[in-house]
Order: sequence, then structure tokens, then C-alpha cells
Amino acid sequence: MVSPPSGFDGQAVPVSPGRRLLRPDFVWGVSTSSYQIEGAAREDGRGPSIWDGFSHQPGRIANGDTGDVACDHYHRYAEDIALMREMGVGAYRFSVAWPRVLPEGRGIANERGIAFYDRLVDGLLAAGIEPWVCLYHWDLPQALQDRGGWAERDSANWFADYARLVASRLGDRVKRFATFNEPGVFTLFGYAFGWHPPAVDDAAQHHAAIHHVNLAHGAAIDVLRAYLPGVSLGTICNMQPVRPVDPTPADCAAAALLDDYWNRAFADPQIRGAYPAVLAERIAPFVQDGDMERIRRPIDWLGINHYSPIYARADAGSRLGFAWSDAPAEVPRSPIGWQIDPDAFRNTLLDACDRYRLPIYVTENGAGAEESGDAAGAVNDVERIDYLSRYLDALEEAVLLGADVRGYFVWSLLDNFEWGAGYANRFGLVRVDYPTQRRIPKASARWYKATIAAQVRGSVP
Ligand code: GCO
Repeated sequence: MVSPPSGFDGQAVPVSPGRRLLRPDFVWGVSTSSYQIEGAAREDGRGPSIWDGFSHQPGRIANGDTGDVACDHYHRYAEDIALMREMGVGAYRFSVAWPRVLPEGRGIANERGIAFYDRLVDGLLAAGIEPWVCLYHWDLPQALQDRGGWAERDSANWFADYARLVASRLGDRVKRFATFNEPGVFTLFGYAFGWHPPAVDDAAQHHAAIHHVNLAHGAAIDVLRAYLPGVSLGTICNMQPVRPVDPTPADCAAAALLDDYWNRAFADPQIRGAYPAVLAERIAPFVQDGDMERIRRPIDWLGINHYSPIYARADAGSRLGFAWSDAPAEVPRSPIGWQIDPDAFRNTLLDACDRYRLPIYVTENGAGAEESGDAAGAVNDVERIDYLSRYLDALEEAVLLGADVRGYFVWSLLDNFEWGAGYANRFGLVRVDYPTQRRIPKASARWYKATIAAQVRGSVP
């Protein structure tokens, strides 16, 4: 039996008032992902993912960090469930590691890998926490990358078979599934910018991958619907306004193009049935008769991940003609340089509601920092509390203006492997002391607990 987590009885924190405009059944959650927290990379039959290989390539990840151990969630999941229960969250969004359940990506299932997710789901349900499962958060089995990965049209069938396995094993207890997390990120960073695996810069592979991920989404939706009557299905997209570094025609054109790849390349075909015009032309060589109908399958909600506006500038020397740019120094920024702009969040929610006409869950929002704890590991992360509180205010403004927002998941429960930034960049409500794997709730964990309690009580001080 896991003892109740310590650290929630720390210093009192400012409590957000009960948020009167949110639905009584508003979902309060936290999010994580498999490669970023599980560890046990070569344990109990797990096969390698593209991130295992990529993170072990010298120079790819800050400080030479990898996800080999991460937060050791594979072994410490019960302790992490206890943290969520103490916080009072109603839902936990996590991802299944495809290579943990299908080491070769296809074929024989790995029963020990499936057993982990059984234990996790059972533990969550016993704690009164609803499991929300994302099928893909970037950790493609390396064996499938060796067969062409997402650039191979057959990847849609591989993904549908994987979805079928997960549905058959977890679908009796899991009622919320998302197909992909942020396909706009992993396709752009993996097939154009070289910041993610497979780290190629190739127009044909990039545009084929976009289309095949969309086909995989539609195929998985059909499988989940067929296997799990009454299940609630969604897609999780990064949605952030794209701003030109300078208001020149070239930078504005760059921003418009990045907007297509970043915000529209997946939600538009999956929900509206068509690519943005520029992308449609570039993806046309990979589109077969009936594909757009295969992609646009009915879903129940749209998950939006939002942190800040992003910036683009023209770059004639790059294949796509644009380059990613940091936020200007003069705007309010978080400790890791991301712009803080709650109004942009409110407007993103309103625009998405208007454009896609689906219930929205904010499936990621949070603030990163390269923070350190005191001698006891305690972190008084008042800047993170301020960020989260202001973004919840903006969410509430969007609801007041008619946005159908039904839930909010903080990224993240734990400090974790932040991709190229490794472990230096911390997003957790709970600090992880990696040498000891000790979990230490931050002030923001106490704040989130109090915020949820105030909402649940419906109290309006
Ligand atoms: C993403 C991913 C998360 C990140 C988080 C902070 O949005 O990039 O979903 O895995 O860790 O967003 O960058």
C-alpha cells in the first residue's frame, strides 16, 4: 500500500476563486506521456522506439539525457496515482508506449507490457481518477521506422492494428481515447527541422507523413468505434497563433505557411475534411480516391495543447521557406523564453470553437522553468501559479464568450524528459529529484489542489 504523499501540507498558497462559469462536470486533470516519464526502456519486453535511438545519438539532447529511466513511472506509478488523488484531479491523460505493447510494432503482443497498463488503469479507477488514453505521443516502434515509418502508406494499417490491440485490452475500463498527440509538432520537427526523429529534411517524406498520420487517425477512429460502443474519441492538436517576427510581407507569408503546418494540417482534414490550400497542393501526390473520407471520421471532442504564441520568419535558404523564431525579447516571457499571453489562449479557444464546432478539452497547458529546489527539494513556483491562474482566467473568459470548453489538463503532473531540452526544463506540479526519484509537490501542486477543491465545492468566496 502506498503511503499518502507528503508535501501537500506545505506553505499555504493563494487560492483561485471557484470558477463560476465552468460546467459543474468540468474535467480537472493532469497530462504526461510514455517516453517522457516511464523509463524501463528495455524492461519486460519493451522494444525500442525512434526516441530511444534518437536520444542516444550524441548531441541530440541537452546534457546527453535520455528517456532510459526518466521518472521511473513504470515502477512508481502507484506513488504517482497517490499524488493525483491527493491533488483531487478527476482525470489523468497518459499515452501508451506502442513498442511496450508491440515490440516490433506489429504482430505478437507483449503481455508484460500490456500488464503494466492494466495495473495503471486499475490503480487509477480505484483512486477515482478517469484514465484518458492517447495512443501516440511520438514513440513510434523503431522496427516500423525501419519499414519507412509514417512516410509509408501502410503505417495507417499498422496504427489501426495497434489501436485494435489497445482497445481489446483496455477498452473495458477506458472510455476516453485520443489517436495522436500534436502531429503538427512531430511531423514538422521530424521531417523538416531535424529536431525530432527520424530527423530528415525531405519534402516527399514530410508531406507523405502528414497524410499517412491523418489516414492512421481515421482508421483508428473506425476501429475504436467498432470495438468500443459508447467510447468518447478525440484528437489532440497543438494550437497556437503564429506571428511574424517583423511585419514584413516575407515574414507574414512565412507565418501563414507555418500556421498551415502547425495548426491546420491535421485538425482541418480530420474535422473539416480538407487540407489548407497550400498543403493540399503539396500533399496531392499522396492522396488516393476516398482518402479524405477515410480521414474525416466523426469524433466527440478536440483536445487543444496551448502554451504561447509562436513566431516565424522568412528563410529563403530552407526547404519550406520559413524558420522558427524565438519570441521577441520585449514581450513577457516565461523562464524558458515562451511568451506569456493569456489573451492569445482565449482567442485560440474561441477560434477553434468557431472553426471546428466540437467540445474542447485543454489537454495541455503549463509553464516550464529550469528551477531548483531548496535543501529539502521544495519549490515555491509562484511564477507557474501566476501563469496557470491567468490562463485559467482566460479559459473562463472564452467560456463566457461562448466557447464550449469542458476540461483542463495541466502539463505536467511530474517534471519529465522535455525532449531536446532533456531534464533541465521542468514543467511539473511535482518536482522529481532524479538521483533519488523522490517526488516533492511544488507550491503549484498545492495551488491546483485548492483550485480544484474550490471549483468542486462551487464556492465563490
Ligand atoms: C508538446 C508535448 C509535450 C511537451 C510539453 C512541453 O506539447 O510538445 O505534448 O510532450 O513536453 O508540451 O513542451
